[in-house]
Amino acid sequence: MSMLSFEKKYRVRGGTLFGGDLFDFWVGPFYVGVFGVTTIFFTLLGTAMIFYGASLGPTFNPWQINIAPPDLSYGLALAPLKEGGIWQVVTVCAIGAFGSWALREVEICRKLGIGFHVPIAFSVAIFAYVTLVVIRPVLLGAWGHGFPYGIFSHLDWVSNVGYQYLHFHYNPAHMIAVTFFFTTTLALAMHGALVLSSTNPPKGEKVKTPEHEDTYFRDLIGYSVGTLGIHRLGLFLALSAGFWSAVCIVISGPFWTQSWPEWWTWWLDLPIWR
Ligand code: UQ2
Repeated sequence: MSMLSFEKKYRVRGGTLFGGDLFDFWVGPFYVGVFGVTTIFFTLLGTAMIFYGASLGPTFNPWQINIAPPDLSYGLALAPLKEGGIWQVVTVCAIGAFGSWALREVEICRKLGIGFHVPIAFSVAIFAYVTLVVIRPVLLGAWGHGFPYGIFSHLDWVSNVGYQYLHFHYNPAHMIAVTFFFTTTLALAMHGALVLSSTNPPKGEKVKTPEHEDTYFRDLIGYSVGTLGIHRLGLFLALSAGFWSAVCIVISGPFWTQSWPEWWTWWLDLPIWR
């Protein structure tokens, strides 16, 4: 039995965004909803298309399966299934499934009367994916600029696109994104360590309070961001990492076509050096 006794009281009707009472029920521990049904539909169809694409390829080795986007010559048109059309269907299914999942999260938030922080956070991840496979390809004029679906093949794509700009680490938005990723791990490590240090004492010792946590950091650096604040900070850092990742790739090509090291010549070109 996965349902705790108190959960039943929060299982209320309503709060749906679409379809009224349609599918407004639970299956075991899972809320269904219209968007649960559409999530399952897109997931099954997308997964089936990936298996179909794999069956056309040279291997079923999970590391080597590759579902490639259409050739650049197809531009922004629909391609035949075996010429990148599978990639296009999979992309529609992925966006349909991710979007449905986000809307199902919204409906659950509404039922519970809690904030929309989780679906908003997930939406930033969806935004980063959509930037890679829709926004940037559209700005560049061809679906062939999307990344291929495959474990190794997408790594090759990242490496190749990076080298296309000579040295991607000179991309200023990439620098900001990496800094946010690292700071996110720092903040989560600090928070996880601090909470465990005060709430998981050796046998026989008392669990400590949030005041102990505040005091630790005040003693150490003269400042505590607070128990609510650390979660606000963590959300901000993580969303910023995803946001700047999307920015760093969408400006590469559509808004900057030279090498990224070249971008920094604005510094040498400043009039103050003359
Ligand atoms: C904190 C606090 C927590 C925490 C952490 C801190 C009691 C349980 C980790 C300390 C965090 C600080 C000082 C901010 C660090 C800033 C960056 C950018 C990493 O004070 O309140 O709650 O978990």
